[in-house]
Amino acid sequence: MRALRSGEDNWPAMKETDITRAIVETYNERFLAALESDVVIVGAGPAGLAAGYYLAEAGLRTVILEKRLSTGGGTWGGGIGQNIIVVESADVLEDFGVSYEERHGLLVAGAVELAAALTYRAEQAGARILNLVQAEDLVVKDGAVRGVVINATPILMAALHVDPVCLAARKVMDATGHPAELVNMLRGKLPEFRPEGFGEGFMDVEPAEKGVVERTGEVYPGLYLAGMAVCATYGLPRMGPIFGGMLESGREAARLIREALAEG
Ligand code: 48F
Repeated sequence: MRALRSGEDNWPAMKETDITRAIVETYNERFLAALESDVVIVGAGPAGLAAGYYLAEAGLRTVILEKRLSTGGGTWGGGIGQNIIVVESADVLEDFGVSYEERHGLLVAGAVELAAALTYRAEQAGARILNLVQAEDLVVKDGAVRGVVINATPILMAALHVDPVCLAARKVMDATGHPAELVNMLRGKLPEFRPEGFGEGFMDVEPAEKGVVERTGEVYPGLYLAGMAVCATYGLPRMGPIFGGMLESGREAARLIREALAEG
């Protein structure tokens, strides 16, 4: 491919509409490829991005939806806006090539570096991230979640009366963080779906970090939980600005989905 350099006299004749065509064609090719995938992850926070990376690495067709413009969820601001995150183990940080140092028996890393690395590695592994896309409902058939109903965030923000479209997936993941949005969609429509202990508890870091990984998994046929959505669903405590549990939970959710899909 020829690089274009300013000052050369061999610039091609560029048409403004070629730029439009390049964007619209590429996006829609990618969007069509995302229509039927192995896994749709809703939420590109640390848990969703980590899960997306490990799933895509394993060769699964993985789509990550993010309603905001930027990925990374609650990573960027570290704690109280000081952009440092804390984790317990180097394991997952090393998978993402994030540098860290030890402090007070814990590991610290740059929040911006982590958010960027998670995003970059997930996409490089083959996960397709669609930002500005919001899950507003689920497709549930024969007692299992089969896909998500999506709309463009600006349409929802403007409260316009515009119908959504659907993405189908063999497995769907609620990685929406504190609001556990997909779980709430199910609760709203299925009176029989009542996970025990609903609602996030007070801050208590040790049981929260342990519990979020232990309770990661399938909450309803076809619907998996990762990250803070786990705590919000099962009444576990919150943990504050420590991110080891989020990353481990994402990795665990990916492991469980890989296992389930391998079983057929
Ligand atoms: O909130 P978020 O970072 O969740 P997480 O991955 O990590 C939690 C930590 O950031 C922190 C914590 C632990 O240390 O307490 O809060 O569990 O990322 C969730 C992402 O999901 C997006 C949301 O914008 C955010 O980026 N999201 C939420 N609802 C939807 C959504 C939706 N309906 N559709 C698409 N994206």
